Formats: sequence, structure tokens, C-alpha cells
Amino acid sequence: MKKTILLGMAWIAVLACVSPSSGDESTKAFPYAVTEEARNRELSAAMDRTFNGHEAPHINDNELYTQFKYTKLEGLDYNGGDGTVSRRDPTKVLFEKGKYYVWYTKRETPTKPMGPMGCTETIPSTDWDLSDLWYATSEDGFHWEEQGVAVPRPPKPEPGWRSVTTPGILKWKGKFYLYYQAFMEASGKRGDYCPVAVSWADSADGPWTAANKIVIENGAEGEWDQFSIHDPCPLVHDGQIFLYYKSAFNRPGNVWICHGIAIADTPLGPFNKHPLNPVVNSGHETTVFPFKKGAACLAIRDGQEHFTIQYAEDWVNFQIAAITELLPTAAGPFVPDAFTDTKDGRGITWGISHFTNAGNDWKRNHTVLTRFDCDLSQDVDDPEM
Ligand code: AAL
Repeated sequence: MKKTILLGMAWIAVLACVSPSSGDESTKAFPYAVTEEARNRELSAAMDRTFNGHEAPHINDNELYTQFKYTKLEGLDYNGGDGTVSRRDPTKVLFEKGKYYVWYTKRETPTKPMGPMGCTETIPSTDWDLSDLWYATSEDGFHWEEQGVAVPRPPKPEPGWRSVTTPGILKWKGKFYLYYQAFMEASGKRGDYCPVAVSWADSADGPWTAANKIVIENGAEGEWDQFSIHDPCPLVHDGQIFLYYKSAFNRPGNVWICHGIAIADTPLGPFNKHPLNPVVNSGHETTVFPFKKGAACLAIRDGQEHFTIQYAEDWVNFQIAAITELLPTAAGPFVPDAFTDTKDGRGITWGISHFTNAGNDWKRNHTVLTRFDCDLSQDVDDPEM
């Protein structure tokens, strides 16, 4: 209902702007009368595809259109912002035992990152080098209490000995699984070409047990995901684990980010990559959540479809649903139905994302967690939706 009226109003307003003035004062008041001539006027390519090609994705009556509001979190200290403490790449937010939980990459090092040439066993190369996975809890989503390390770097040569970063959380049959990037060399050298490892726990508070194995391998030589598997983002769909991940064509060198899916029947795998991978051609970190029958994702800063929100009714074939701006970086939304195998995803309204203090080199400073709010939830009161 709402959509039909708004599209109709958009038609009237746009055509009124381009219609020749009739000289009649009464037609200048809204709503403008549209003449037959204006209605049948030839359209430019841009206006033709806006009205006739497909539904205009930027029309802000689309349920997957939103803007984002950011709020500083209380309770997390950054040592004055000197680059020695960094928190980034949060998981989805879970609600457990009456509290919200979030896990993230945390680096606490004697200096700020010094780049691949300046790093040592204790001096980080990039912002996510020499990191562990920590977690924090909150009663309201704004004030957070850091609880400590969830998954530390394991001893050499186990996967992740150099750094464990960028976790994704899964709750499956009462247990918790953290998937993460397992660095075996410093970031900025060849460390970023890392695969994904996993740890599991019976409680959100741990203790966590490392499976001590790679669960999602890099792709074969020549494949789009040959060099890295990053940003694991697990969901439950059709009784299986659908884990979305990021990789990049042509690393090293020209980085073109895409997202793929790895699917498993059980959390420790084996994971099989979807034959249509990659399934999203833009974006950066993975933020995917159930929406209605399908899945929606945020395509943030990179690629030709950046700053879009996309939807795939079959969870695989994503289409642009909305174009927006200032999308949250590395967003970990609160998704109550992420693991319920829902057929009617409700969408999201808030979560935790990050901002990097760029300085002269974005990889070499520090990152802070922040709260974002949005309206990407179903319009439940609208009978036509
Ligand atoms: C982030 C993520 C991954 C990368 C690095 C840390 O934006 O995409 O986690 O490896 O940057």
C-alpha cells in the first residue's frame, strides 16, 4: 500500500517538475495536475529505467532502505588513542543469559603498528596483527563491560599462532562456535593469505576449545578465493550452516572484494563451497542476515555495487534492493533469528561496527567499536509487504 502511493507521488512530482507551466495558479499547489502531454513525454534513458526498467532501488519506501546512526560505546578504553589498543571486526551480537554478547579482534601491543618492515615478534605490522579474540557484555547495547580473552593466539605452529582475528559467531544445538582468520605470518607479509579456523564452547562465557585445524581452506590455484578466506559470517539455513566469507580476486596486487558461501552439515565441517561462488560482487567485511524467505547483505565500501543493500530470496543470487550511504564497517548486527533456521527473517535494527582512526596510514593506527542503529526490519504492519 505505502509503496504504491509513494511511487505514485514520485511520478506526479517528477512529471510535474518537467511539465510545461499551464499558467493556472491552482495547478502549482501540491498535488500537481499532470497533463496528458507530460504523462506521454519521451523519457531519457535515466528516467526510463527509473520508472519502466525495474523498481527504483533508491526509493526510500523499500524495506531494505535505511540510513545509519552511530553512537559511541561506553566502557571500552583505548589508552588515549595512541594506537597501542585496538578493537575491531565484531561478531554478530547475541542475547544470552539476560545480556548482550559480542566478540571481536583486540590488539594490545607496546607500540602502534609499524608496518611489515618494522614488525617483530612483539611489534605489530598492521592494526590486526598480534591480536586475540576478546568479548564484552552489555545490558543495553550502549554500555559494554569487557570480560577478557575468549580465544588466545595458540602456540606456534598451530593455526593462528601469529594472530587470531575477525571472528564470526555461530550457535548450534546449544553450543557456541567462533570462526576466525588464523594468521601464520605477519599481516602485510604473506599473513593475510590466511584460512579460517574454529573454536567451540558450551557457554557464551567459554572456556573455548580450539579445534586446531583449518575448517575453510583457501581456494585452489587460479580460483577467485585462492589467497584468503576472511570475515566468516555463519547463519543457519535449511538445516545447514551457511557461512558467508570474503575473498579477493587477484591478490596480491589489485584487490577486488567478493563474497562467497561455504556450506556444512555440522560446525566443524567439512565445508563445501557453493558452485556459484562468488555470490556478491562488492562490499568488504561480510554482514548477512535472514530477511523474509531470503538473506540480505550490506555491500559496504568496495566494488561497483558499493553502498548497496542486497537481497537473495534463495540466499545465493543477490540483487540490489537499495542504495544508501555511510554503511557500517564490519557490522555485527543483533540478529535474533540468525540461527533459528527461520523462513521469515525479521531483519535488524542495531549492532556493533567499527571506525578506524586513519592517521597517515589506515592499517597502522587503531580502530574503535561503535554502535549503529538502522531500520532494516520487516514492515510488519503493512499488509501488502
Ligand atoms: C578487515 C577484514 C579482515 C582483514 C582485515 C582484518 O577489514 O576484512 O580482518 O583481514 O581487515
